[in-house]
Amino acid sequence: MMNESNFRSGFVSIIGRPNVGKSTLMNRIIGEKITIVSDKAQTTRNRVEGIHTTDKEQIVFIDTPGIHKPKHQLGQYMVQSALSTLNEVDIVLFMINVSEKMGPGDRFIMERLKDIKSPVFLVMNQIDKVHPDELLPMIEAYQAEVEFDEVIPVSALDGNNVDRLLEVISGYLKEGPQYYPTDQISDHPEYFIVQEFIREKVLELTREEIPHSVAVKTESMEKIENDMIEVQATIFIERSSQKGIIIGKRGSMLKEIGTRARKDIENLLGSKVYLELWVKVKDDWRNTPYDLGSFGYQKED
Ligand SMILES: Nc1nc2c(ncn2[C@@H]2O[C@H](COP(=O)(O)OP(=O)(O)OP(=O)(O)O)[C@@H](O)[C@H]2O)c(=O)[nH]1
Ligand SMILES: [Mg+2]
Repeated sequence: MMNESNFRSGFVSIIGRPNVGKSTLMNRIIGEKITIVSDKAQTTRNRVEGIHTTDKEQIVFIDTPGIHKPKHQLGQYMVQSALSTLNEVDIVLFMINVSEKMGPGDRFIMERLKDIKSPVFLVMNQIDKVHPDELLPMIEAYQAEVEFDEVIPVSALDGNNVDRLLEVISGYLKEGPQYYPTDQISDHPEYFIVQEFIREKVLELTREEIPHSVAVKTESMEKIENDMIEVQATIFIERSSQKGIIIGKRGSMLKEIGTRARKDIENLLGSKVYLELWVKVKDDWRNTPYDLGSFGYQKED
């Protein structure tokens, strides 16, 4: 059986409304934290590839920003980078949160799924939150909008049925090259993941407009004595009035952000980390093309 020894590969995009659990699924599949997760909508801002490799296949998953109605240029970039994956991948996973009703946001996305040539799966996430009986009418409602090639209920949080999802994806893969080396798990360099970890802690610890007003940039990562890596990063905010919140009383907030981020960074780098954080104001950066570009939110082409 010649065919069985041939390597298979493919690109799989995970798209959906904000906050449904796309990044959680990606981390679950890869088995390591490479993309950040929060309970706030619009956490993910760039495409992030997660690479799953076995001796028979390589699946490159693309975690994408939640598709929403953009209110500034950053939002436009986010939505564009999610939608642009649709015609570039071998399989599209459209993820919904089964504990929420189908809304105009889902319909907007499904409208775009109708023209896609590649297989499209409906991934029904967060099944840990509902009774199984609730799924069937929901499947019918979604199937009435788009003819999905597969429908797979999962819980990205507890991992339920994620193996099954992988099996089904495998069944659709075509013969293809190994795009990335076996031990590579993301297309983004460590400095990107580091700044994302810091942003995740800001999302965790702040509320309202702050999480969305923040961008983080890794300024340097350098090995210093005793196997210690020194990381310097800057947290950018949009208005000087936000500075007090990020720094906190006698620096308490900045310290907490640093303590939490350091743990994740140490895990990622496999080394002790000395983390130094700075806070700077960049007026209205979410609508300033130059700043967007310098933070890595740059439109392709
Ligand atoms: N109960 C439950 N919660 C989940 C599940 N999957 C994700 N979550 C939670 O849902 C929230 C959003 O998860 P994310 O993975 O950040 O969602 P996302 O779709 O990537 O969000 P954006 O990046 O903003 O588009 C987090 O609080 C997760 O812990 C699940 O299967 N069950
Ligand atoms: Mg996300």
